Amino acid sequence: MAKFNVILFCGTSEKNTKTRNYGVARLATHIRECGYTCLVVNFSDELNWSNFIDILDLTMDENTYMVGLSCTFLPLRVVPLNSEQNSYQEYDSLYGQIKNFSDESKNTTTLINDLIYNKIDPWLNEIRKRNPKTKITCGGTAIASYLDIKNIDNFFYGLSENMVIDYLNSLSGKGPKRIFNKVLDYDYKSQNSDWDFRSSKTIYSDYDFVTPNETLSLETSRGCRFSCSFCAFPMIGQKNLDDYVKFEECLKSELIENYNKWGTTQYFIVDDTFNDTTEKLIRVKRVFDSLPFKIKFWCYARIDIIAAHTEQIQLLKDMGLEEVFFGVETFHHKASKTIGKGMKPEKIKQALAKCKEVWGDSVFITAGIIVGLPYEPESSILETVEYLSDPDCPIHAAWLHQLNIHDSKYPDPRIKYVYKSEYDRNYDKYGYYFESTETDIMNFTRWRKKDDGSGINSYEQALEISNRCNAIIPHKLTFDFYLQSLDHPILSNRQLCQKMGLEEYLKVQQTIDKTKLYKETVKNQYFDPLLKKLKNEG
Ligand code: B12
Ligand code: SF4
Repeated sequence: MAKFNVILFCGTSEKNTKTRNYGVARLATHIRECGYTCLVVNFSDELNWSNFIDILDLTMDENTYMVGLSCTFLPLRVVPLNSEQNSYQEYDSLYGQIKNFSDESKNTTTLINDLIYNKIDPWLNEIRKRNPKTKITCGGTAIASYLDIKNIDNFFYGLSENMVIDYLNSLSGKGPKRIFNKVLDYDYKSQNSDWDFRSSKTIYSDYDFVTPNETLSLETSRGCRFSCSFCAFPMIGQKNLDDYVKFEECLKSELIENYNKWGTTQYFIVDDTFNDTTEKLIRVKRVFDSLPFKIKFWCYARIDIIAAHTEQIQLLKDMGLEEVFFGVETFHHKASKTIGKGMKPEKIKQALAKCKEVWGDSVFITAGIIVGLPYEPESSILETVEYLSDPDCPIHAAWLHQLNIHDSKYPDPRIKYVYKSEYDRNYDKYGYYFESTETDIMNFTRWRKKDDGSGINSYEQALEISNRCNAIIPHKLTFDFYLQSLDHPILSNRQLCQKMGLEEYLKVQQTIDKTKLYKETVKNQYFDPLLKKLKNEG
């Protein structure tokens, strides 16, 4: 009988692509290692009512201690404090826009959609009906914007491996009975127990139905050596490589297991900064080289580190790098110095050119640029746009986004559960301030800047410039790991896409309804086999 102690629901991590939520897979692996059975229901943005009911009927029993929902990749909702009505808006973290939820998806009933629109009660009541003792929880990086949902027993803030086991041990009687706060946050870095990230691996179960064209995620380390002032990631500022890099034998065994079980050779390396040291790359390369197959991967990396350690260019290619996201942030020297990066822009551009020389077009480079940093005027941003628009620019795609600062002093208790950067905590030190602390929660992102000669003195200005520039920067991507996950004869064939020119690839893409393709892919490759398996076992 397929009954589970824990059931975790999550949506895709990238809209309309079959990309699994890594954090949930990580948590589920840990839960299983600690002696509980755990089912992950992926792609719950496509989970309809009837499949949901079937899954609950087939998997819940009196020993189902917890049903969890993950909100990491869900929209950031903007809900007025103490609001009784469902009047809220969406904060688009890419474009910084405040949008009303008014698109047609409002009427599509799927678990995740109804969670976003706070219409989740009927779903949660079905869980309570089957086992009134089962706790309903929500975790993931966006919980601050889901805390208004009343029918949820507990929320988890931050990395939850340890807190979730304390919670399950208390519920199941395997450990001491404890009283938990509504939001568990006491070990949000997951460091207070014997569990050690370095010896962990993330494993998918027979209920996951991973296909070989999917790109799974991988942490080779947890944290980053640097502490950029605008960065809100929880594990930055690591001092010693040995403290945060996964043990080589664990990494190897994770990769081998995924390959043997699913044929996986492609990964999103989700480390905060994969190339923070060459020593780390060498360690990971040693593992990759010892495998009986070749890894291809995507990662976040810093181009200024590459500029200072040019040996990384060949090293990364030899390791299997195919797509990279560089947080360039700015080509303005003074601005760059204020955020803790500070390399001269010419050196950065030289390093990018060197990457292109060694990588050609076999590695896709995406870059992120921030608008609104101290001292950088619009003219400098426009120079950057000109550079990015040059057909010979080594960067294939770039996104400009307004600087995001969250007013850590905003009088709303939910702000406590947003990861905070040095800028968020001490914005006044950097010349930023907030005017209003009342009525509209979105004011907590709307910074103002003291006149620093840049002429960009408000969030709104930075947003307007970013949007205007994003509309004109060309994108030259002809293959990507996300679309490759879909069940399509061309998109799923990476080699074929790689051989296509940009025009041909774009033409193919235009003929495809990606929403429909995603729906069909997850129905055929995931929900149908999952339900069949559960029914056979039930
Ligand atoms: C890797 C990554 C991605 C990858 C995802 C790969 C994958 N397959 O999962 C990609 C590149 C696809 C991606 C995309 C986006 N991302 Co992103 N991403 C990250 C990043 C860097 C790491 C996430 C990760 O895997 N961490 C490691 C795992 C172990 O941690 P975790 O995910 O937090 O999971 C733990 C806890 O949250 C908790 N947990 C999670 N779920 C649940 C559920 C329950 C019930 C419980 C109890 C606990 C729990 O336990 C987990 C294990 O410890 C984070 C930043 C960060 N450092 O957290 C941003 C981050 C999650 N991304 C973010 C954003 C904004 C996006 C985009 C919207 C970007 C964009 N503008 O396009 C898109 C989403 C697109 C979409 N939904 O359509 C934001 C989310 C903002 C927010 N507050 O929620 C973050 C926090 C970065 C930031 N500060 O801006 N992202
Ligand atoms: S911005 Fe990148 S390099 Fe800087 S602290 Fe954050 S993860 Fe590390």
